[in-house]
Amino acid sequence: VHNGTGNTQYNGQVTLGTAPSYSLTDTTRGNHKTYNLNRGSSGTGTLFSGPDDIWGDGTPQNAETAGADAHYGAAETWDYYKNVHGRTGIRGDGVGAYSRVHYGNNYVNAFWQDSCFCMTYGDGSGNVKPLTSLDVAAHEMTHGLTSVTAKLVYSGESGGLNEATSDIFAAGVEFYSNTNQDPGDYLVGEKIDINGNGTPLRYMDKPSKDGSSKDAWYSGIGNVDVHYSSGPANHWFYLLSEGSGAKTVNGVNYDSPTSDGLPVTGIGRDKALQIWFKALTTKFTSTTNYAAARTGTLAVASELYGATSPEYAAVAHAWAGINVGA
Ligand code: ASN
Ligand code: ZN
Repeated sequence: VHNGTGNTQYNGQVTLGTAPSYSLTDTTRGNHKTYNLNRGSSGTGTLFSGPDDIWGDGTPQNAETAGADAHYGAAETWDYYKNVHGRTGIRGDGVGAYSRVHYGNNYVNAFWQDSCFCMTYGDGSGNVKPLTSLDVAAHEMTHGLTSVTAKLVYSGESGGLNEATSDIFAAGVEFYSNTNQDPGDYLVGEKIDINGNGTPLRYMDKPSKDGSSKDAWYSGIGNVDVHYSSGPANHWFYLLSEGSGAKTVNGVNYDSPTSDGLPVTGIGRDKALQIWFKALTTKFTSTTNYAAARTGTLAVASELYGATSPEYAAVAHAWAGINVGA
């Protein structure tokens, strides 16, 4: 077992799983590998390798830095699913995926592909804001999990639930990792400055704060982009975890409304994550919509805590708070 040192852009100095003399091959996590595309857009480029076991210098000018961030994000996501949900690897088979960084030129996105079972990161605007933050890495890797479990179709309401699943577990991973440089929060992409003004990509307490996402379900929500129809499910997860109203968590202020004006009492993030994970892996199917997600999570809450439990009631109240069921 080799442990290298990563000098990351977003998480400070971290320990990385590496292979002898040396490469970004995480032998303790299914041999997950991280490759350098060097601004190409196909193939795997080159595996990050070098004579020392120190990776990056914390700046985007050093090509290894994005590799270190991506490798760390994959490792934390692996550890989260293994230690919190008992799932070893995306497929649950102990086998790692792989990451590719430095995709294209000024490319402002990151993505998962089922075809390669891999995730890919652009370097962002000016090639100095790589999309390799921990929450983005967890978001992309979770697309792989959804693909091999519920298989939620990536359009309409199921597409919104697919996107929300990636945001929900991105928050789960960030709170699990909870470093000083990147404490857990209910924001998505707050480190990558994608808007250029320091605001995050998405807000889970009140999704409409991004100007496009929806706070509550309505009959036409299946017609909006999946990154906006995810809003109500992200909002449901926040309400279930923390409850409605104003609250500060890890120094971030939130203020979560409900669509029916009724209060929701949260049950804590850990239980909310367990409920969503079990629903995703045992109840949801490719065509699950918002109404079916409500039914599925209520069934899971009943199995885990009982139909007369406060947890079951909170799940129902949180769905009512985004205009589903009631
Ligand atoms: N980064 C985006 C996402 O994972 C890429 C896409 O639109 N699928 O949602
Ligand atoms: Zn996504």
